[in-house]
Amino acid sequence: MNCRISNKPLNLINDFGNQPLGNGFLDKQDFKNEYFYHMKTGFCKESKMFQLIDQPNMDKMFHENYAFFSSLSTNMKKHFYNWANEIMSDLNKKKEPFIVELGCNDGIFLEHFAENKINHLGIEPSVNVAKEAEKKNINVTTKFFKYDVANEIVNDFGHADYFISANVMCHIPNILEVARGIEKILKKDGLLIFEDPYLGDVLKRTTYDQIYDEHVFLFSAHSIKYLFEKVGMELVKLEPQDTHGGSMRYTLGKKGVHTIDHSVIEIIKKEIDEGVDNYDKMLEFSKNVEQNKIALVKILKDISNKNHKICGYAATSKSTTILNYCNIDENLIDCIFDTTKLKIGKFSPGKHIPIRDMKEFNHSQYKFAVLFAWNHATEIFQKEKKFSENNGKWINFSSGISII
Ligand code: DWN
Repeated sequence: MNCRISNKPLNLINDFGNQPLGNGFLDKQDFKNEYFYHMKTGFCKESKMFQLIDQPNMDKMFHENYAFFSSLSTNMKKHFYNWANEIMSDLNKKKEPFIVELGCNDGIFLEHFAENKINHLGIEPSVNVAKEAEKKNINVTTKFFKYDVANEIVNDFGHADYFISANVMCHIPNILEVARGIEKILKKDGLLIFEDPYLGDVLKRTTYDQIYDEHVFLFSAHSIKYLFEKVGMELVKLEPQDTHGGSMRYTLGKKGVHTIDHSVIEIIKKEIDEGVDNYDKMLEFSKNVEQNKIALVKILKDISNKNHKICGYAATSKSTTILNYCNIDENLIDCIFDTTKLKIGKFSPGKHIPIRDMKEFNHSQYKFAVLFAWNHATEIFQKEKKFSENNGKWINFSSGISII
């Protein structure tokens, strides 16, 4: 397999073995037909892009039963509210403002534009979440975004001031075609702003659970620079974010139009200093992943051997990688509590751990909970004070393994 951007050969980083779909929560009768693929990651020395070597087909992952709804996290709601206000204050100065969001999910971001009657379009191929967005009066198309869809949008709505995307671009294998489409849609001084989990943070914290079928790429400033230069665009600004355990917000514009912020030079230099552009660093990460696996399994076995029952907190997509790579099943983790209606009553992908309603978490007798949504730790610790007050312990595996 060659790099999806440069077409040069990929260098192997991790081999996670057979993995199911990250969001493939399933009923008992579907166990025997469950889909698995071989999950390996690779690094391209030319484009500096960290990527999956193989990825399942898009329609296996994103469909009318997609199990992730952005608005379930209150902190993420605040994050998108603040970001929307920042952009609206600029859009309000424009003559015919128009904003496009790729992967608008249930409308957590665009609802603010709909409320303020600002011309907008959400692109969301997962029909069930798109319906939630439509309930908020958001204008949505359920097509997969491609170059010809970009042409249709320009014909129907005109060019855009902003093209926004959050936690979506890293899901798209034909990213080069998408980048061409974005360049086509933007006005001359238009801006592409998107954020995704940042490779630098994944390497630093060994948060390898950010790697699963949906995340075909883990981006860095280097790889984004390389990718968008191919379509005549350049990095204008870089802003690290706390969301999802460390993300980067990339702002890009057409080449030569915008003043380049100092953050671009600073972060590119930091990546070189820290090896984020370097294959040796990826091999070091691969070793850290193996050690993290050994340490997590040991801790769970030690707790279990003392006859304590362990549950999981939040059936995240990320948890699928942890459970399957570490071979953790019901013998170690009894059940996982979650708030998503579509997941409750089903079983976790691959390891078939039962998913229970989060409403039961506080009445349950568990004294140990594996924090699968470690990226929402602040919000969760705030609302689950009772668990800690009752001597409950969180097992957190991001940034080394700790019991809190
Ligand atoms: O990129 C993606 C990110 C943004 O969202 C997608 N590919 C899929 C999804 O990944 P994830 O499932 O790892 O996301 P989260 O936001 O870390 O976790 C969401 C899951 O956690 C949901 O099933 C709901 C659950 N949850 C919960 O039960 N209680 C989450 C929170 C914050 C909670 O308090």
